Amino acid sequence: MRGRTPNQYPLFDVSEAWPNGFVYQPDLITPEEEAVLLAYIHELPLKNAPFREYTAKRRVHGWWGNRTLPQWLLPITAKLAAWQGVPQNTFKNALISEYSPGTGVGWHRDAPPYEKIYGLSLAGWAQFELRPNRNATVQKGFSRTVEPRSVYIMQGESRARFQHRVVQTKTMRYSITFRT
Ligand SMILES: O=C(O)CCC(=O)C(=O)O
Repeated sequence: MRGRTPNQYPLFDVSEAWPNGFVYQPDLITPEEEAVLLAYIHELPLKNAPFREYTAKRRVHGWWGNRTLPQWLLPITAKLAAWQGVPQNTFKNALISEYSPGTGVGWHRDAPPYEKIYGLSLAGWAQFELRPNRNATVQKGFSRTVEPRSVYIMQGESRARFQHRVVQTKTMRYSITFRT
């Protein structure tokens, strides 16, 4: 815990044990691939995202429903697919988020129609936290830094019985969230 600022202290009991189904892979993409993604992201019409009853500081742009993913995301979905041994067309839905310093996302669980959640981090770091619902098999939360070019996956219990949040970032961070 040493070295954390007060707003990074979790308000729940954390454990070193990873919640079931949570996967973290550093350096899934190269700095060159990251630079290409960021160049495209900087051209997007990002908009402030509504979160619950208020407009969040986070800015987003997404593709879902009948909107096909742009060509420039396909090398990344190919890489994720090869890494996980799943078909590339598993990745039909993507959300780009921009976190300027001091921006985070509060506790939530993504809507049930989606199955697995893949989160690719770009440009900056964030503290990513999970806390169990009452029906989880463990009652300890989890907190870890997600690094630029890393990917986390929430599936299984970590997806179904935990909420997650992004603590307010210290530096500019982007993420691409793929929901299958
Ligand atoms: O930026 C992230 O890694 C998480 C985003 C998130 O929790 C969401 O869009 O529901």
